[in-house]
Amino acid sequence: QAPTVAIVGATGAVGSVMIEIMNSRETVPWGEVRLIASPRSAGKKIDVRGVEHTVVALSPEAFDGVDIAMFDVPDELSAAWAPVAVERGAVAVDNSGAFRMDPEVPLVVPEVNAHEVNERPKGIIANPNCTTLSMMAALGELNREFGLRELVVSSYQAASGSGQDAIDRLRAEIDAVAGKQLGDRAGDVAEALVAAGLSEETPFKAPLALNVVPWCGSRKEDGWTSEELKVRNESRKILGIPELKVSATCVRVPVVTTHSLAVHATFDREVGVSDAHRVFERASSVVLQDDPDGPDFPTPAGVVGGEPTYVGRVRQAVDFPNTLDFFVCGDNLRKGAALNTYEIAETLASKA
Ligand code: 11C
Repeated sequence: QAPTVAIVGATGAVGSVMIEIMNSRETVPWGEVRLIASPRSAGKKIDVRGVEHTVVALSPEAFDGVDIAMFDVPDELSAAWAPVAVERGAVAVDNSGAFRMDPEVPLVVPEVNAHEVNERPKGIIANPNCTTLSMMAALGELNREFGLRELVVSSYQAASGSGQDAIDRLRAEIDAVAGKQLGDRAGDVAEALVAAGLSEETPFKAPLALNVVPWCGSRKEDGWTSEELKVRNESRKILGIPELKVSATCVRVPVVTTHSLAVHATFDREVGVSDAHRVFERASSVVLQDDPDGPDFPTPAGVVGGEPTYVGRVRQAVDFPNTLDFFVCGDNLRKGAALNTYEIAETLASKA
């Protein structure tokens, strides 16, 4: 019998993209699709593959008969409700940070470690953070071929990684500075935001319009942010290299959707640009845009809405023969969140 799948958080930003993904698939392996959300959204009607579905309220009974429950809700809701879904007989695929580093919960990117979906003593599978995910398909391929040893990463993260409020704030800031001659005097952007009536409370810690902000996530020990530590810890776990050396600097940029990363990756042996191109070209979920003469390279505005990981600016580091530098872009709401979660669920369905 075809499995029943549930989307928990079906009316949220990531849940809505998940429904879009389901609608765009030629075929789906599901029998029933159940949409679950907060009691406030219950009763809402949403079309899935041409059939009207009514959103049901989150409750233990909502999971009865569900085989796979995909969670796109905040950490605390996942922590409370994923175990309930499991108790009711479902496998929970969770996009929050609640279980990612639990040794009994696999952290899966299907291109890299699909086999781990069956090693789930808690009945839960975690989906990585969107920043880590944006480079994983590319790094997984390179690691398989050349053996990854060290990773130094700078991120250029879009506002939508931080949720709908952050998108709204960036749009309001852009409106506040549009058409003004700003940006050549310290403080003038901040003043323009205040003059436009925007609150000094911002999800970005500093003005984001006409700016870049070296801060994503929350404060952690020794000056690191939560995002930077997630990139380190999650990369090690997904790639299965517990001793991988990783250092990340995470930066927010005035882009609505699609994270970018400048990656400096060191391997066990010398790797040239043509070696890397060959690996990327045969990777089905990686699109290589790397023609310096074009010039052709990925940018968030050029690839947003796409499913693959886009890679360009591949260079062999001049002073480090075992090291490649390259630039990656990935839609943080698609492969970075909804798509990877959905692909984990598809992988489960294909192995059932
Ligand atoms: C951001 N990557 O861009 C983050 C948000 O651990 O799932 C994702 C938080 C998480 O702000």
